[in-house]
Amino acid sequence: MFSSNEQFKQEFIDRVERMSGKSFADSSERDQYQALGNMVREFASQNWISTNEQYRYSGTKQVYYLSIEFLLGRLLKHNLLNLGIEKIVEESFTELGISLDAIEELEADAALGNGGLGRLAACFLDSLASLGLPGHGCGIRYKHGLFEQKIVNGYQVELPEHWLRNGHVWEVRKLDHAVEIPFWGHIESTMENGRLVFHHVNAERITAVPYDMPVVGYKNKTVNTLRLWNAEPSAYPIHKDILKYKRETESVSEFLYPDDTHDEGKILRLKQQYFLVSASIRSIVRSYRKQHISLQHFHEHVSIHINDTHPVLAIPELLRFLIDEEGYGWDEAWEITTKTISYTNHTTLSEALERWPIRIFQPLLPRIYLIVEEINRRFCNELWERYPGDWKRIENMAIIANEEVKMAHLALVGSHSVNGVAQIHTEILKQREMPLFYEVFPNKFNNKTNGITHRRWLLKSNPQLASLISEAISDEWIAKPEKLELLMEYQDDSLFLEQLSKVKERNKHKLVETITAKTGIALDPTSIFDIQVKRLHAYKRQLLNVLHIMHLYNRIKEDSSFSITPRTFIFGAKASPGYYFAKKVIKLINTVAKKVNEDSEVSKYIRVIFLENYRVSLAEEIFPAADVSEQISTASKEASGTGNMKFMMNGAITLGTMDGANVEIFERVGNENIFTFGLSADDVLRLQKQGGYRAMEYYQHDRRIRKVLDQLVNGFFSEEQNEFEAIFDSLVAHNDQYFVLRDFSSYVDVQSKVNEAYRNQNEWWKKSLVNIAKSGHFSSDRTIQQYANEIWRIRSNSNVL
Ligand code: 26V
Repeated sequence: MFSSNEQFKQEFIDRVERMSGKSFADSSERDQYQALGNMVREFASQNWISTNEQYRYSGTKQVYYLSIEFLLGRLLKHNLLNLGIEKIVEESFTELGISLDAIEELEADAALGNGGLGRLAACFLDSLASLGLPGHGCGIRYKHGLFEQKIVNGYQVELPEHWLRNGHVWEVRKLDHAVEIPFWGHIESTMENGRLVFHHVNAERITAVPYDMPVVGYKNKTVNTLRLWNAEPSAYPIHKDILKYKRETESVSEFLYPDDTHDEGKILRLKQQYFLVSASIRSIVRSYRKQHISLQHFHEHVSIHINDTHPVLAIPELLRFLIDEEGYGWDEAWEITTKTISYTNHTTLSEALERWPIRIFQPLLPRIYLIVEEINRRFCNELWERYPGDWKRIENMAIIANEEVKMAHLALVGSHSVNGVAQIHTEILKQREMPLFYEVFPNKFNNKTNGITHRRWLLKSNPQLASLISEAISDEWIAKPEKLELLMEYQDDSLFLEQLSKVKERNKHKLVETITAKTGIALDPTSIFDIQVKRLHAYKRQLLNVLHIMHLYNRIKEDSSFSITPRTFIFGAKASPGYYFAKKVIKLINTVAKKVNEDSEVSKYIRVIFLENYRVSLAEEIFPAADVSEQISTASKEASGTGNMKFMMNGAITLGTMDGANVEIFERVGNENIFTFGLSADDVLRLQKQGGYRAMEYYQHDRRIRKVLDQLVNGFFSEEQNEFEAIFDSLVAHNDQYFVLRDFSSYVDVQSKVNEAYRNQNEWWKKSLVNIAKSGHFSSDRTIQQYANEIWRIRSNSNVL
């Protein structure tokens, strides 16, 4: 399309003028962003149309990835890169005196997710398209993405996020593909031609309008679709109070994870979940029907994947469709449904496993509830036959029990595949969390260790490292990330290691500029950049990190001969708005940061930064600048982690527990290229069974621990005396559920090993190189290829394109 810079510039200038109604000289950066975005989307549209036609005519099996979260971030540069036009655009912009970086900044992050689970969905979409696989995303077009975080006086303050304020250039509204979703009302049944037929009467309908976004594969002409549903009032409302109806309807796609501490919020969340699956299944069937008349072989042509349990109502919804709308009998409908649906579990934390009270579920989704009851009845009967008289077991496994619907049980029973997201996580699911289900369905369980797209997390966000790699081993690694292993040959090449260190230094300088511009705090780019960025949660143990920093502060103060390699501790984390403890930890980090940074004796050695509003676009600046990757969850609690992979791919060394995918990083890089510490998952699970460990003893007997814990409550900080009492209590009075004090000593030791290791620069950069070389395995291309071969059984059709 753009054969030369001249042609591109001409078209761009024309476009800016046509769209903005201004002369190019008068146009703003936003006008230019809008024009470029539109040009790129149109450019992608040609391949979008041909990809869709090709899928339709070849009849290739399609996979649909249903997810309540898609944490996409920005798309402009990503799309330019994947379309292979970033050079022409960059050069042309330079000639026109426009900074592409500045233009990119105008795009709001699409933050339709919280953390790992949502970012994984976004990485998967990129890998599906880049491998030429027919896979599409289905989600919700939230009006407000994840809140914007401000830090005011050390506290987190949440502001509503407005990513759609200036429109979103990548989406296309498809009103003609809108569908109606029924809620409330009641079910009547009649006999028709000897069959029981169900009618949903007096339902309140919500219109689901799809907004499609192109998902561009890396230089392969494949463009898949991400379909996000918007909730709008139906043209035929039955409501008397129209305004109320309009407000309630629109709220369905207004916020990600509405507060569910009360029933109103719970209803809204369940409404969102059914809205997503019902709209998606209707549209999947519609597109299937363009090639096939009967749904008898649906599962041979369609795979539906549910990302955690949020979209698990896809199971009863597909059954409902087959039975009520297509006239199938239960057994046949059940077979088609289970063969179509597969499920990923992303956490073993019991507080995160979804359960809905019947009093909420039944009135909101009366027909779906009847179907879930029937699934439960049949499943319990089967269990009864297999384990006659074993009531306890059946109660533990039932889908409906104690007045609640257990969504994970529904997912396990109604799908053909259940996977964990790292080896250790899958083993914990099989052996500890779901052993009863593993006994009944051993063949459903499988592992798919997570991955990240190396195109965004290395090629796009760390261009200098990407070039250095390509100069050494050619750019083959972009299509085949496992080729990064060729870098192992450079382990003893001191010139190469020197170049690697220079790239890191430049990336650190860049991050320092960003931080200093925002906070006014000067940082030393030659210090070790030790970074922990992730959602704030007790099990991720940001607290352990900050207690260690307090300990270092004490050491520096107590002992004038104590010296360490200068270190900059960087945190980024959002806490869930209602999560009191997590917010206290944010306040503590900021309080410690102030104390440390303002003390000239201490800040010679250590500095502490809390980066406000951690998000995908900021993450892209952070990972390339990291030396140490903090992955310090309580062993057994972090299902996989994916930040650990992003750090590794950018040459940071992991400092972590043997948890989640850290274990597989350890297996690949070897003991000398990772710093591990702390209890193992087996230790933690064993101790937990025994009621934990005695945290009080660690407080009493380890004077380092006693000193830092006392500082939380003795007025050491200028904050109010009881500011950190809850943290102190969580550790001592409530016996530290997360083994922070138990792992403290081991953490201090491993941190001092990091200190030593950094002194030998040659050895450090060798470790860094080995980490990059071994990171290819953690590309989501590998993960997706495994899902494609082993769960979805789909193939690439790229040869036809
Ligand atoms: C959700 C909640 C919600 C209620 C409060 C407690 C709580 C704790 C954890 C969660 C996690 C929800 C699922 C999730 O995001 N899991 C993450 O999925 C990533 C992708 O597979 C994985 O790398 C992370 O280890 C896992 O935590």
